[in-house]
Amino acid sequence: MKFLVLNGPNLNMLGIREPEIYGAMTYSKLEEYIRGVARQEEIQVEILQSNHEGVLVDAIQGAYQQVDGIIMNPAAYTHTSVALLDALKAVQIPCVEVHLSNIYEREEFRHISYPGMACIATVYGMGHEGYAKAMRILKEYLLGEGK
Ligand code: CA2
Repeated sequence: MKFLVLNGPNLNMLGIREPEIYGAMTYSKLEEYIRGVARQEEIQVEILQSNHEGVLVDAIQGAYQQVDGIIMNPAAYTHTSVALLDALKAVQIPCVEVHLSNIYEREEFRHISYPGMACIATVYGMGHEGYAKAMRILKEYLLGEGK
């Protein structure tokens, strides 16, 4: 089973500012954590962080027929990007959306997720552990689909 993990803009700044919202873990530690969980779960994982919407769209398109599932934290593009929504719909790869913070307890503009409309589940408010939960949800879903 192979997953693509996508992280959106500014997540490379994790651990540097706003630890009270996003936690103290740096981005490189987050990647290490994701790789560790993937190893335990026997999932092959490719991880990409980008500050550019088009790069994320290209990565979703490039995943077509290459991966079994996508885990995505679209960061600020969550609340703006119909392009990411359309890309997920185009490739039809099961996706789980992750947010470190509880977006529903924050500003109203964070309550809408466009890419989330094409996801099988959204995990939020669990910090970095949300990525582990997302991977397990996606794995269970795919096993149920006979993958
Ligand atoms: O809670 C999440 O994971 C978010 O996707 C994070 C995004 C935010 O725009 C979403 O509403 C919720 C922001 C990521 C920016 O990360 C930073 C990390 C450190 C310092 C500043 C920003």
